[in-house]
Amino acid sequence: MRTSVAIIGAGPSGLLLSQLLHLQGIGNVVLERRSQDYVLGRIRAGVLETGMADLLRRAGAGKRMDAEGEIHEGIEIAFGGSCHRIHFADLLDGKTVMVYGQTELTRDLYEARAAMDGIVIHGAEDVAPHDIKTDTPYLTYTKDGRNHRVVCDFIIACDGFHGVGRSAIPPDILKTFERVYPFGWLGLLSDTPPVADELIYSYHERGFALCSLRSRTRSRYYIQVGQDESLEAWSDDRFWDELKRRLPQDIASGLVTGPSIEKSIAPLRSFVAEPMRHGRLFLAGDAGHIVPPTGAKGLNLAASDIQYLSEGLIAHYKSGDESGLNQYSDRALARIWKAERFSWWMTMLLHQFPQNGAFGQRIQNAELEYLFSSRAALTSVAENYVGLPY
Ligand code: RFL
Ligand code: PHB
Repeated sequence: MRTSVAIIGAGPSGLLLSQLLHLQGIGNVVLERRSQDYVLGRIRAGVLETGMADLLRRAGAGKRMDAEGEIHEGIEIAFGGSCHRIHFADLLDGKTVMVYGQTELTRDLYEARAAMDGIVIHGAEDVAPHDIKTDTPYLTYTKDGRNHRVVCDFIIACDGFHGVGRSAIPPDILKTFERVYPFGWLGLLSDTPPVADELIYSYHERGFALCSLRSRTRSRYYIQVGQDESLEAWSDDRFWDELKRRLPQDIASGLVTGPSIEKSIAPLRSFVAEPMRHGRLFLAGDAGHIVPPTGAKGLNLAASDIQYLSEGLIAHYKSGDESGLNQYSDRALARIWKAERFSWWMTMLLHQFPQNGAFGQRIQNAELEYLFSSRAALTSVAENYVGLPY
């Protein structure tokens, strides 16, 4: 098979890029290792910056988000027994975020791809990039026991943190930066009404907790757990009990519990790979970087990567202008490192770090008290949370 752009991975990065290129008449193929049902079964992000929401609309896949997503003007941070609001709209002249699940967003992108007869090949195994330093790179893969080859102009690795794309960049060129946090998040999804209208990030001596939501009838909650915690050790009852203990009393007493429809543990990690281009191979989204979810930035960074990369590819095909592709890695990384900083900072602020001792805890308390005593500090958090400009 011959195409212009071969994309590895049908997560939000891959599908969004595929759709944006197709709308400009640029041929592309997406190769995905898993089935569509598997991809749509993963429960992940919930908060979209305006830039991501706009990009989804531009991709022709924003209709349901606009109908069903919720605009949020702020978040709550709980500490010392009560909730404290960060009102973005007030601090930042009306700026807001959109609460809409990644699962729904991915479903909308799949539907948009199908409506345009976009090519998404599922069950593609052993995907491997070749000749990325030449003008004629290609991908090989197997499906149903048969070998296939996709000849193309560019290969885009949108294959997430555990993908194959990044390892095609030689180790003497690829630099990686990593921090693994000594805990994970145990997440639970339930068909229960959310405990509050806005997200609540809770700093508590028993550990961090987050109350999020997908709709007025579906809630998403997380609690900080040990790095090696096993899922089996957490019955729904134990989860609800622990969550209540980590929330201010008035919030906990209003919590509606119910059976989980999904429960999983995610490790927390910061990771950046540089550069994000080698020859005709480009990295985008989680393939190039990971943030801990505390700042709600992972999916949103994937969106800015795809914005820069689609601009570069469109300019290449429309006018032979290479500058966007040449600047892609530097441009993307400049925004990525700022989101890495913010996600690291939110994580350090809100989690328990027993190894940092009483001194560390006092510093966290001082930071929280300072934050809510200073409009300048609140504005800085709000500015990062709603998303820095592209
Ligand atoms: P994905 O979504 O991981 O998709 C990669 C796709 O590539 C496929 N793949 C391969 N295909 C072919 N061959 C191979 N060898 C392949 N290897 C992998 C995979 O099957 C998959 O389909 O990466 P993408 O598209 O870059 O998207 C990134 C986002 O998914 C991620 O950043 C966010 O989910 C992060 N995240 C959040 N981001 C936000 O912006 N706001 C949030 O509120 C937010 N909350 C979260 C999150 C991530 C979480 N977890 C579970 C890590 C909350 C959690 C708990
Ligand atoms: C979510 O709803 O899954 C979610 C929201 C905010 C975060 C992380 C996850 O910071």
